[in-house]
Amino acid sequence: MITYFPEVKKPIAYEGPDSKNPLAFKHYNPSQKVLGKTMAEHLRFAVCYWHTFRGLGTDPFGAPTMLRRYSKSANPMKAAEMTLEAAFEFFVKLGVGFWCFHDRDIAPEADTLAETNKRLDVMVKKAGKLQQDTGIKLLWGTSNCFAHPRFMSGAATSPSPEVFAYTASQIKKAMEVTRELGGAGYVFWGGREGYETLLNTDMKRELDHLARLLHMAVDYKKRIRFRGQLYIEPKPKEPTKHQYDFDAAGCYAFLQKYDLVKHLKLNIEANHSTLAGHSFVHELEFCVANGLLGSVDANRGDPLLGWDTDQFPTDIYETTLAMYTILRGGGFSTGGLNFDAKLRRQSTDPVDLFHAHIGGMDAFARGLTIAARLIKDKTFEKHVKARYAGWDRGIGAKIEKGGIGLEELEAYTLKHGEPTVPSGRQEMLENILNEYIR
Ligand code: XLS
Ligand code: CA
Ligand code: CA
Repeated sequence: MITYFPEVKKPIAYEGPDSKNPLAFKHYNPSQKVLGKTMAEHLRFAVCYWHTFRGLGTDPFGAPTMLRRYSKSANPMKAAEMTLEAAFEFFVKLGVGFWCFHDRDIAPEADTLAETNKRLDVMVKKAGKLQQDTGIKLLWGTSNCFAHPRFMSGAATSPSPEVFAYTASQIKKAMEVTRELGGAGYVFWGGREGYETLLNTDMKRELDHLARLLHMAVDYKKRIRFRGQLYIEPKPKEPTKHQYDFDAAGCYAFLQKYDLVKHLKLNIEANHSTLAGHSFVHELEFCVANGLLGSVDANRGDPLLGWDTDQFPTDIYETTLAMYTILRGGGFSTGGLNFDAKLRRQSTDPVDLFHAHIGGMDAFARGLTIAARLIKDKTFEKHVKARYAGWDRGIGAKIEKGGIGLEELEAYTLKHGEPTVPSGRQEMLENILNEYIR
């Protein structure tokens, strides 16, 4: 049997924090219990197909730098088959439970939609068999409605109804294959659902069309009895100047306006959060506060670069805050942590893919254990509770309950005089957090 990752002879094992082996986990111990669940159950790691197996180090200025045996064949279906075999070898050796893909990642597009769908069927059959043989599951599927030139002006928001129809057909098929592979979810990321200039754009109409497509998908999901969770993935820009699914709050307003909120949750990507001018944890917290948290694309941006660099997560501070919010939100049910991240252009060897994922998994395992300690000790919970304690009694409780208005509050204020506000203690809390992160 061919092996595409001969450098990694056996599955990556947990060796503990003192290990110096670059091909071992130092913190991610899948069976270790944290707050009653194993690390594997909490974190639900997934590998993404697009960057990991189809990304070959290109950038706008340069050709591929990563030569992979599995992508080398003049026959595109042969290359697709070898890539799929390599992917499952990688999943097993890395020890993740899940993968994610776009339709076009696993099967190359042909000249007609019918032929493209046939190719996809061939590859889905093979993927199903590999899933069965290995026990690896599909976290979510999605469709690539942004790369082909037909989507240059958007997909569901294209000015062309023919493109809308093509998009609908592609999504129909992608949902079918996601169901066939037992996907726990299906993601809508509006690749080019936005605009470059308002001079040629009917924004209201485009938003209506986007909602129309999502309603069609919700209906079709029911028709085919697909039980996975639908997600929408916010991103403020890139490739378009402005994307309609800008951030979690923008998506929430859109979903509410079009009566879609009960059908979709959010897939929050760390790098998209920072592109939107938020922190990753802000977007997660917004989701938790509004019952929207679905899944996470675990990566990071570079604070000195203004684009979607999709780097592997390594910052323990970030993973701690993220896991603290995710745990308080009840953790993942259908979702998980998908490494939507790519190697840097100069990390050219297949083994670099292992280093990258091991680092990301260890960073989140550390985040998880630190966050669990913060939760157990109620470290911040006590401070927050005390800070808002005024709302549990007296005038605070009356306001929250409703039924009093401006006049009563004026009378209250006139009687009680100038209010006092206690210190927020931010620096002390930050110091405490650092003590936990050590
Ligand atoms: C691109 C997005 C994309 C989605 C899936 O920036 O992150 O990869 O996650 O279409
Ligand atoms: Ca993503
Ligand atoms: Ca991204």
